[in-house]
Formats: sequence, structure tokens, C-alpha cells
Amino acid sequence: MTDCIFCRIAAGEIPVKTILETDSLLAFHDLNPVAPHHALVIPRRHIATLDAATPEDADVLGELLLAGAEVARLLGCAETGYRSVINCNQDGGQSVYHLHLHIIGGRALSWPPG
Ligand code: DGP
Repeated sequence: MTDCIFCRIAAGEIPVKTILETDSLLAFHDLNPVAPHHALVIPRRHIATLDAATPEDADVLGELLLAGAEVARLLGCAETGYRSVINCNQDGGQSVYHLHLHIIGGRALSWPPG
């Protein structure tokens, strides 16, 4: 989708600070970090929301979680801990409608979220 910012990032049209990439996924530093470590992992294929995912997306969803764990290790916050977040739709706080996993760490995070 040409009007999707994360599709454009996946296509290399918008520069990001890449952490890892595979044939199906890309991980990069968030533009507006909310913690010392804040990365996003996106599927290259456009899936608008978690709610829009189908059983055909099961493989890439599994890869997304595993890549998120690898990103946390690469950032150095796996042992101290981090949060994996997928915001879904308006009440979930989603602002970019291309499925993405946040990896947030480097400080103690409160619960419940605001
Ligand atoms: P969400 O609210 O869950 O949809 O999170 C979207 C995140 O995407 C938000 O933390 C900021 C980040 N973001 C938006 N545009 C860009 C961009 O152009 N580059 C990078 N690196 N991050 C972006």
C-alpha cells in the first residue's frame, strides 16, 4: 500500500534505524521512544491491525513475536525485562494502521497501562 508509512519503510523508501531484517519482517527504532529502548517489529506484508489478521497470517505472527524477543536481546534489555505491545484500533491506541509489535525496555514499566 503506497499510502501506508510502514509499507514505505518496509520498501526502503523512508529511512529508519534498522535493528534486524528478514524476508518477512523488519525491526527498527521507534521515532518517538517512550523508554530507553523502544523498537518496532513489522511484517513486510500489509496487515492493518491484529484484528484483521487471519489464520493465513499465523506464521508471520509467530515470527513477529520471536523477532521481538531477538530484538530485546540485541538491545540488551532481555534479561532485565521489557514489554511487547500490539496496540489494536482506536481504544488500543493504534495510530499507524500496519500491524506492529512494540518492544519497550530499559526502565521499569508500570501496570496497568494508562
Ligand atoms: P501505535 O500508536 O501503536 O500505532 O505506534 C506507532 C508508532 O510508530 C509510534 O510509537 C511512532 C512510530 N512511528 C510512526 N511513524 C514513524 C516513522 O516514520 N519512523 C519510525 N521509526 N517510527 C515511526
